[in-house]
Amino acid sequence: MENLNCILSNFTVKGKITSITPLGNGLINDTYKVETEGDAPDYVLQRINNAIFTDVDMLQHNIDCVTAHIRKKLEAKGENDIDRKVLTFIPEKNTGKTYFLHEGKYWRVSVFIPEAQTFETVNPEYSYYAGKAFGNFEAMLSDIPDTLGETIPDFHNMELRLNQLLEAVHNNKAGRLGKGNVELDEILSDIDFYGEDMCKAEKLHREGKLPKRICHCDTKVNNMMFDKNGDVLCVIDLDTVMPSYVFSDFGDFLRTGANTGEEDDPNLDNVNFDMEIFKAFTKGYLESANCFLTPIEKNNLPYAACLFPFMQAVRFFADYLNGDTYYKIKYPEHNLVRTRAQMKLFHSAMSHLDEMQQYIESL
Ligand code: GN1
Ligand code: MG
Repeated sequence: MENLNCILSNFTVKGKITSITPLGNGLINDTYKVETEGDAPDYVLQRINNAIFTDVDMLQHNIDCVTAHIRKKLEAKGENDIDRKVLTFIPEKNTGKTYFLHEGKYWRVSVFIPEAQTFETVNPEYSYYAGKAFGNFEAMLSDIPDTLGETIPDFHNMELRLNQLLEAVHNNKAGRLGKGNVELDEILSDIDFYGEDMCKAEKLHREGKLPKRICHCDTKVNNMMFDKNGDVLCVIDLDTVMPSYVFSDFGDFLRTGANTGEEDDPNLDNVNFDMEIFKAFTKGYLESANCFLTPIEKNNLPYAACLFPFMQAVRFFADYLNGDTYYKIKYPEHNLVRTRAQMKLFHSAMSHLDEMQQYIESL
């Protein structure tokens, strides 16, 4: 607390700080809510995990460009309540940059959006609004004049993720493979079986048929803020906003939103791909994204819905084999439990491929 107060004193925050408490359940950064006295705004203080985001200067530059561009768009549209519809980052006193480097750790502060809520699950109505909002987010950023960097190069590149898994298998750092645990081998052969098909996006991109656009790249349900009455306010967690395929935002939302269970559900019977959520989200997404999507992008949205649970399973499993160095875990087998749940979700989504295709054609 002492230390966090000292970090905060380097930012031009208003008001007297009354409390600093942990916020949210991200797997990467450390996040705190900072409460202040009286009329001053509350804030969100975050330590950016620079083991994962190695170029924090580029990352915050991306975020500064994105938030400024969205703010301009909202102003042009004559929106009201803009401070609740786009994040505001606070400059650091000496450099004027929106981050502060202290003893090798990177910190940033943004204004806490009052009277907003996030959800871990959504119903069809909310996922329709979320679809509209993420499509709109991409549409707003489709003419951003700045060049944004890839804050994690090849973040959603399936070929790279498969190679990382192969490397993890080869190194077997945590010694988890080869102990007669057949389940791990079964997971690997399951992944191997679908691997090539799941790399379709990279192939299309190499053939010049699939563009990269500015995407959010972490469209988990809980990265969207809703008003008390259910209206979407804004999209948060902008660290991964970067050039990617539109599949990223579409697929990753459904990976969390259309999962009837938890991301790390130990009971696989709970985990299924919910077509009602798919339909509602897709309807909303296409309403705002149809104006810029190419037929190839549109036709491959069902593939995207399968790709993301698959990619997440590959990433969790690689981290499990590496000895849990990337994702925060709550118990030793957590990454394996997550892998199982994501593979179950992947298979469930695959079983709905035709239905998804038909639905999109029907719109
Ligand atoms: C990470 O920190 P969080 O929970 O917003 C991860 C995402 C994963 C997600 C899995 C930079 O996001 O890519 O989909 O966990 N972010 C990064 O829950 O790797
Ligand atoms: Mg998050």
